[in-house]
Parts: sequence; structure tokens; C-alpha cells
Amino acid sequence: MKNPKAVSSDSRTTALGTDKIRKDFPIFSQNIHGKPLVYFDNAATTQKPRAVIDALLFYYQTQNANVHRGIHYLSEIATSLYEASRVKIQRFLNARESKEIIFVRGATEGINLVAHSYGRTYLKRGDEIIISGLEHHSNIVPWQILSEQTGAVLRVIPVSDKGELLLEEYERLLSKRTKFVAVGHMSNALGTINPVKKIIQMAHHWNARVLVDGAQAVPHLPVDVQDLDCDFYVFSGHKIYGPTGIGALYGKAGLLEAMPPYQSGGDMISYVTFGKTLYNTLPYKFEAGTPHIEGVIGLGAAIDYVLGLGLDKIETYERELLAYGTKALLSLPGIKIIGTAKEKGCILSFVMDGVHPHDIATILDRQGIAIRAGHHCAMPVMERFGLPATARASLAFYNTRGEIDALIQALKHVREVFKT
Ligand code: C6P
Repeated sequence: MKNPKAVSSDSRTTALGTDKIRKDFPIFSQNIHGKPLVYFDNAATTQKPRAVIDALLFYYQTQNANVHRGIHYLSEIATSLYEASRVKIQRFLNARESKEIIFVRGATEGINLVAHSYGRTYLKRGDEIIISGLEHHSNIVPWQILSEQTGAVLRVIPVSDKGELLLEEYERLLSKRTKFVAVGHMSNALGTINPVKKIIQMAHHWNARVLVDGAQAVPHLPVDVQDLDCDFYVFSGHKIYGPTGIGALYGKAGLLEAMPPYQSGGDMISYVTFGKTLYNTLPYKFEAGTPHIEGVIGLGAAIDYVLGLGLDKIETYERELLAYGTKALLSLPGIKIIGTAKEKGCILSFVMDGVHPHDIATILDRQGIAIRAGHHCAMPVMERFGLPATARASLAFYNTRGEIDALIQALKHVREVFKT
């Protein structure tokens, strides 16, 4: 492997100010197995900037209290910070109203909330739900369970050899039986960015509701839920440089208002007697129990941080980095990239002739390079490509061309190890 000092940016990768940005992330000041950390597992979770860590620390040291309950100074501070984060997310997604933002544990819980509350209320036997062949398990299993419980039928949009959704096939699947469409904005296994606006328009033509799983998209692309006209949009805070255990569900107010609560208990009520309970208004109707207050505050800090860098700049930088990484990977003999869609986010999923992806990941780890290997919780995608697993390098704005070069050197080393 090259000198670890090579793991830095060069003049072409500093448009975003990567050298400076990396200093915002304390985790990069350490070595892993004696090598500088090269973190290429951003699709699994991202690293946290000092601004987020400090917001969490400051909250616990000076602001900790429960929200929406206490009539005391700290509770008022905590409540105002909590609600300020909701407004940040509203603006971030360009939702019409802050009450359309529901705090959840992450994308998975957001999808489950909709499948449970909307799905069980409005879907019935014979109705059809369309998902795509690119989905993460979190956007498959809740719809499968819903189908089993309601008698609705699950249909799947097929995927091309490049990893793109076949929209002609989608068109054929749509009918007056279609009541719900759930698709990912960006595939975690391949990086494909789906034409969600078009997918939504086509579904709305048949009066079907649409949920977009934005877990992989929001860290990389500007998202405007009003422009997309999606009915629901979900994402996870930890994939956008925020804490784990917190995320958001956007839903159109009219739909959320017409849906029953998902969970029940404190905060989601306005009046309780043993005979009857009146539910709270939006968004609280869907936020039962003491919420993940510091998570919400940390997520707000993460959004501020990302917006401070500028999503347009991030997108441009990451696109260049992906192109650089793609070219570099393809220069290696015996490597095949899985997922070559025209519209693609910064994910490099690949296989190497004669080497299992887990072996690649293990050898890379010894070089301080973190990638993910496996099915990426998207087994049907692996099946589509006839593979048990891929190796996946998922990039972020703090990654550099120098780090890609280190990855390439390490992959050459893997090849050497498996030659002997
Ligand atoms: N994908 C990955 O390594 P949660 O766990 O709720 O924060 O996110 C679930 C999820 C939903 N949709 C997509 C498209 C995702 O990529 C993920 C999480 C991680 O690819 C962990 S499996």
C-alpha cells in the first residue's frame, strides 16, 4: 500500500474544501490498524461532525429536560430546540408545514408507520402495492406483511442489467387496482438514482399513494417534497451525519390527519378517559412517548452543517469523486462494477474474480479501509444479478481522490494475496 500520507486530497478534490472539512470530523484523527482511517461505508452510516457532537454534549450538559410537558425553564428550552429541528427539516425537504414532519427512529420506522397506519386502514383484498426490485429490505418486508394481513397483492418493478428500473414494465403494472407505490430514491446496493418524480406522476394518474424511501438520497441530493409531489418521504438521521435512532417521516397533512395513530401512549393524546381517548393534533398524534430529544437536536445540527456546505456543492463534488473512483476501479483487471445506471449516486458496488467480497473487506480493513461486503440488506438485488454478495465502497463529501487511490492500491494487494 502507498504511504498513508497519500490519503489526502489533491488540487482537484478541494473545490468543496475537503481538507478543511475533514478537520470537522474528529474520527479522522485516528489510525485504524496503524493506518489512517479511510471510511467508505457511508451508506451504512456516516461519521459525525464536531457540530453535531457538540450539540449533543451541550444539550446534556445544559439543556436536558423532557419536551411538551414541563412548565419550567429547561423544558421550555428543550421543547423549543426540539421544535426548531422540526422546522429545519421542514425547510430542508421543502414541506409545506412543519406538522407534516414526524420524528421517527429512522427510515425503517417511517415506512412501518405508513404501512401500518395508512396501509391497514385503506388497503383491502385485491388491492395492489407496487415496490421495485431495487428496494432495501426495509421497503419490502413492511409491504409484504401488509399484503399478508390485508390480502393486497405485492407487485415488483423489474430491474435492467444496468440496475435501472424498467419504467415500461412499471407502466404495465399500474392499474386501477394499484393503491400504493413504495420506491427508493437511491439504491443502497447499486447507487441507482430512480426517476421518482416520474414514478410518482405515473402512480398519481391511477390515484395511488406514493412513499419514497430517501434513506440514501438525502445525504447526497437536494430533495423537494412539494416538487416531487410524493405523499410520504422517509429518511434516517445517521446517514446524513446526524445521530443514530432518529429520522423523519414527511407526509401530506391531509393524509396524516386521516390516518390513525401508529403507537399510543403519552404525548399523542389530547384527552383520556377510561371510556374514550381523543388524539392530539399533528404531528404529535404520531409521536407517542418521550421522544429521542437529543437525537432530534443532533439531527437539526447535522442539517445545519450539511446546508452550510451546500447540497449543490456536495452533489457536484461527489459526482466527480464517483467518476474518478469508477474509472480507477475499472482500470483493475478482474473487477466488475455492479450497477452502472446513468443516474447514479456515489456508491461503488463491485466483485473481483475469484475473491469473495468478505475476503476483500477483511483485507482492506487491515489497511485501515472500511467498506461493506454482503447483500446490503437488499437480497433481491443480489439475486437479480446472480450474486451472493458484493463489496461496496460508499463515498461521502469528506472522501478524497487520495483515498480512492489507497483503495485501488489495497485492491491490488488483495489480488496479489489471492494469486499465491
Ligand atoms: N441501509 C446500508 O448499509 P435505517 O436502518 O432505518 O436507518 O435505514 C434502513 C434503510 C432503508 N432504505 C435504504 C435505501 C437503506 O439504505 C437503509 C439502510 C444501510 O445500506 C444499512 S442496511
